[in-house]
Amino acid sequence: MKQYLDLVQTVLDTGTWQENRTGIRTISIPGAMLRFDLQKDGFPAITTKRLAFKSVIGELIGFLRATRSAADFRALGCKVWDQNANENTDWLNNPYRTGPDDLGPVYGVQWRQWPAYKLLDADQQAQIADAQKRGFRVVSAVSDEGKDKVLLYKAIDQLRDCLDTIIKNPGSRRILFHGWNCADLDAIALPACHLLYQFIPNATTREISLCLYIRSNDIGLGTPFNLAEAAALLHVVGRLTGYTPKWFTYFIGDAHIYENHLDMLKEQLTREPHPAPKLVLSDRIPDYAVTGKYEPEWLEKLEPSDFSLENYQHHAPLTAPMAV
Ligand code: THF
Repeated sequence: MKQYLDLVQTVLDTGTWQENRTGIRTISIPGAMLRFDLQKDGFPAITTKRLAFKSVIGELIGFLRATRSAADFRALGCKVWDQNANENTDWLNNPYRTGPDDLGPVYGVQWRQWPAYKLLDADQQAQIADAQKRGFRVVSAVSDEGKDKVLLYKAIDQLRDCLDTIIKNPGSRRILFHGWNCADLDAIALPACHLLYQFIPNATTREISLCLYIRSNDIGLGTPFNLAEAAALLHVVGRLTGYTPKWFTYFIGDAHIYENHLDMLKEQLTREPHPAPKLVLSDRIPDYAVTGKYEPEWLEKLEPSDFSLENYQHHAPLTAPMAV
């Protein structure tokens, strides 16, 4: 994956040193993009060190199951949430934290159960009926600034809605899900870094592409993880909707390298990337293109063993501490 090394080099050449919440300085650039043709370039797994693929897939499955506990991530083979759950002092003192391993409504909760509320005028029957038709239920009658209102609630499954739209209306340019829930930022271990996923199907070629926006990306540890995870998600979405993955475009806002990752990354710059591996999804996962049967409930049924990398060649493992 040459593009990763180019990004590392660009940050080293043009970045500036910044202070941040973790106390470990970063060298950073404002804005970067990586783009992969998944058919020509293969699966975007880092090859200049070993990718913790099992951990990546465990995290993805945890997100698909709306997990909010580091213990659940561990049970899926992913330990990378432990520190955010149990070592970040701001979070440890947060009244919303329910106990050890709790992360609050992180990614998966927003992807699959975005908490949505509507406060409607009690006399607006048509609006209330429309909301109920869309799955909102009345939670209570309230009085707000002297007016009678009705409070309605729904947990929105944004990802499921994306799949439904890919099936029903693939020309839509609104097939996206968002992790940045402003109303929950105070009640969460870590506000979403990878936050906007947009699927772009092409009904003619039956190919599907993904644009991902990441507000802040730790190039040493986060980027290899987030690249592989989003590409794996695109493969799953393609399988369940009958599209072949094509372009994967990865936009970064603050692209940074932590000071204590410099040795790891400089070592990687001396290594020649290997050819990319191939992601293999198990035959258990139904291929809509073959069955013609839409089975989105597979988003919840996936297991770590449904994902494997074929021909994954990589250089010697390297790692570095995560800034908390
Ligand atoms: N915090 C910071 N500072 N960087 C991040 O990239 C990051 N995330 C998630 C939330 N907080 C973050 C957590 N994701 C590793 C990988 C992904 C992480 C956090 C840590 C990590 O340490 N990887 C090691 C070992 C992995 C393993 O063996 O399981 C590695 O060498 O890859 C970005 O989403």
